[in-house]
Amino acid sequence: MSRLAICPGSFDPVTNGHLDIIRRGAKVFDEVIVAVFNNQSKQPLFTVEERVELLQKATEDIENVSVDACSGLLMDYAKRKNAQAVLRGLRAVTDFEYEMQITSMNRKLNEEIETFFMMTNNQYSFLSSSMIKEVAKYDASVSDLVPTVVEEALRNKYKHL
Ligand code: COD
Repeated sequence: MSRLAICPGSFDPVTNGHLDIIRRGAKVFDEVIVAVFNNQSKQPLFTVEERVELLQKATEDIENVSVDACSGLLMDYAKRKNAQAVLRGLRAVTDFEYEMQITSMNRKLNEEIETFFMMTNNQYSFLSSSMIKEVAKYDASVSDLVPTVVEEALRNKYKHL
């Protein structure tokens, strides 16, 4: 049986930390769908369509990864896609509490779908989309932290603000 994992997130925008999790996940699962949601507690800089396009470009060399725009509940989406797993990244202890809460809620919604966590690569352990936006806003270089397409998109976004 083919093993499908959903890798959900806001990806506002995708960073090298996200990409590392997606790449490593794609080696473990037969197929990975990166699912782009609007996280209600965050005010996004990029629209869902923009985030999907950036992710598609950043993952175009990974054969078994696709990207989708999503709304509603993650577990409903995962069931519709017949996924076996949800794939998440973990950076620090601070991530743990949040991940524990959403994983427990998701398990209540559907206990058939397992959540798998991958530890961040040390070099990206400090990296977050919000930090990238903060730094890029003041025109500092983020070139080794995000894919080139994202760097360009950030430059265009802040130029227009
Ligand atoms: N290294 C490794 N992993 C990282 C790094 C890094 N540097 N940065 C981020 N990650 C991981 C995160 O831990 C996460 O697993 C993933 O990458 C995506 O990160 P974000 O920040 O883009 O995504 P979130 O946390 O905003 O995503 C939240 C969801 C959209 C998944 C959540 O809001 C959701 O499930 N929404 C749908 C509604 C729903 O089903 N709600 C019920 C559950 S509460």
